[in-house]
Amino acid sequence: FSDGKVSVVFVLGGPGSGKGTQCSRLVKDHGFVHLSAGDLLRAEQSRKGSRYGELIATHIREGTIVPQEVTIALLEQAIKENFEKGSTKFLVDGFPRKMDQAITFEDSVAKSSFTLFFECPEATMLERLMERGKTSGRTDDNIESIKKRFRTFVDTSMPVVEYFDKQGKVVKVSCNNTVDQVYSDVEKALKTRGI
Ligand code: UP5
Ligand code: MG
Repeated sequence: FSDGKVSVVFVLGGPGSGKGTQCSRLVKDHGFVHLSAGDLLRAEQSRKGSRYGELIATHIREGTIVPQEVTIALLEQAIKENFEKGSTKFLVDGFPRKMDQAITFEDSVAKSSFTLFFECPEATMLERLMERGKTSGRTDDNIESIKKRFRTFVDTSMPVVEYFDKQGKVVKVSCNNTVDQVYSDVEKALKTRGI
């Protein structure tokens, strides 16, 4: 996809910052295809016959990053399938969250147009994730895993945001507001990028 046939927007932000929630709304109003790296990994984990089930399960529970080969292959496949059906605009949610992924994806799959980044205090994210954990069934929505996810986000994923920020390719939105208000801020921010 190196010749600009697809446009890719990365959506980053801490665990529970609202990436998935906001992406769903953008799909409805702006015709994006939403690809959540976490959702793709969870689907692969529960796919019968997957070679990576256990590896993915461990990384998700421990809040660490699954090796890039696995995640990039899943994303590339999903982009390809949707492209063949005529889609060209993609929100890639929760990826790249490590420098090696950012570089490999942009070199071998597609360059990102920009990154939509949700700024969010940890206290807010913690409250949301603990609440969601009552019903989500996610193996990482518990206090031990959440703490590890926060740590990985700060140590491993923030450098990716800084890397794109230095290139002038990060659009920041505060997540600490109602879903509707955040969405209105997202739309305003995207307008500055011609969307
Ligand atoms: N909520 C949302 N917005 C709200 C608002 N404005 N006000 C009040 N409540 C709000 O939202 C979280 C919860 O908050 C929901 O209950 C929602 O209703 C409420 P959501 O939209 O789900 O937030 P999101 O940022 O998507 O949170 P998520 O938990 O999905 O973020 P993570 O980044 O932690 O999870 P992800 O699925 O991306 O990754 C999980 C794991 O997969 C990682 O920890 C890692 O182990 C692995 N992974 C990789 O290894 N590599 C990758 O590339 C990607 C993932
Ligand atoms: Mg999500």
